[in-house]
Amino acid sequence: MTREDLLQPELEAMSRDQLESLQLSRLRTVLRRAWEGGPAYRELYRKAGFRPEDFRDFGDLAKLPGIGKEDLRLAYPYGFFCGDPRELRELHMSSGSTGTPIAMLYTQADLEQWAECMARCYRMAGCRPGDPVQITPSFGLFNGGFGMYHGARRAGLFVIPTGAGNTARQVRLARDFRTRVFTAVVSYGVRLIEELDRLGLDLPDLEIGVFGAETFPDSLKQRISRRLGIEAFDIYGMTETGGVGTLGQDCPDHSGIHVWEDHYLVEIVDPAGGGPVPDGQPGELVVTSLTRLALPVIRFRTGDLTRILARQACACGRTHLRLAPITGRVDDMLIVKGINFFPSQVEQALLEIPGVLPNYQIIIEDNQGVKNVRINVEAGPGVTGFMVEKHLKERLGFSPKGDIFPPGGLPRQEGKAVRVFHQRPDDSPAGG
Ligand code: DLL
Repeated sequence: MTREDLLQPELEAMSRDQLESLQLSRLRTVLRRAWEGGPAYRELYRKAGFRPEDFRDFGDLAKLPGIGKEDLRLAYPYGFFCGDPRELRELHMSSGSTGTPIAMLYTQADLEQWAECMARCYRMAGCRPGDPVQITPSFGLFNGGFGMYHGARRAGLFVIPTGAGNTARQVRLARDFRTRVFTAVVSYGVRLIEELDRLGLDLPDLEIGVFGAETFPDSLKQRISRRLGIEAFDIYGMTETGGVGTLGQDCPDHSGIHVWEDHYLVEIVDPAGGGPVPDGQPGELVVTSLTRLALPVIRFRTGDLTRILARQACACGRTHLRLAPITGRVDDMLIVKGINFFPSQVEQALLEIPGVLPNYQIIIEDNQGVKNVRINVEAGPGVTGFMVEKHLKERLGFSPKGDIFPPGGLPRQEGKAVRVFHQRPDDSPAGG
């Protein structure tokens, strides 16, 4: 690994001291901007009795009131916007589960910041100018398609903007235009493999896969890499931080997700109390954007669960800290018969069973307050319900019943996969 492998070595490999002093000065700037230009921030800080000049160094961070998804929803559409509306150039949105969306606004500089983060991710995955990149997340209010597009343009790649769906055509284009880089929502990687198996085809020119938007357990990463003959990367970002790639990705060392720390300050807190959690311990990720203008987030409670793996320089030469792959969301946790578990733990356990495919449903049945869980999964011949139940009992401590479906037997969604269904026992089977 040499400095030439980094898009911006002067920023990506800067010393920790330099990085921290850059963060501190950017933090002061963003606080002033929020106070002077953003009505919702000013109101929040007034109520908390906080003024930007009260902020001296990282030790004062805990005094800064944070915001959550609910604050952003309540302030829809422009509450946290800081600046002049005539400077706006793009809008993205996350739909969420409740009706009101969260809007993310971009100035020209914000679009450039996004493209820079995303282009660093492409370069980190080994992409070179002129590489054909197939962008399969959808183009629209979802940030996935456009973010990967803006970054690919910045990195000088040859863009094939297929967007979501029509997998047979995706395969055809990948073969005809010799796609080297495939970008997708994690579960779409699985869908691509099914289609290749159905057609009895390979993608001989494919070398790099950039996957994200959903948890990406190592076992699935290995399965996808092996079948497609690629190196797979885990890319991270969210609407509120400015979209895909803004928070970073793993490097060829695959030792955690490098966070672009010159653009974002991250903390890990205890999801219940909100207090700081030491490095290495799991908790909720809190993010402050240091360089975004239209809608900076300051101490945003992401709801994502992870931990800080390392702050020292990586074998790849980058100095930006590394996070463990996201294991799930605070609000994803399920409690059945007193046992707490996350869908990602079910996924991880299922994939340890030979012949089981990465398509499953977790059905929570609620019978007048008594909860029961069923797990349906697709599997090849030879996998029995008993085998699945026994393995889940070993790994999760309880044995959910469920059905085994043949490959392709469970419904698919465009975009992020829906895994958890809540139903009463007399409802029809979840998802059809
Ligand atoms: O999912 C951005 C994205 C698009 C990332 C394409 C990667 C690829 P949202 O729709 O706002 O944005 O959803 C953000 O998705 O808070 C996480 O819970 C989850 N998420 C995103 N990336 C990962 C990942 C996009 N690499 C929410 N691993 C986040 C696990 C992820 N979860």
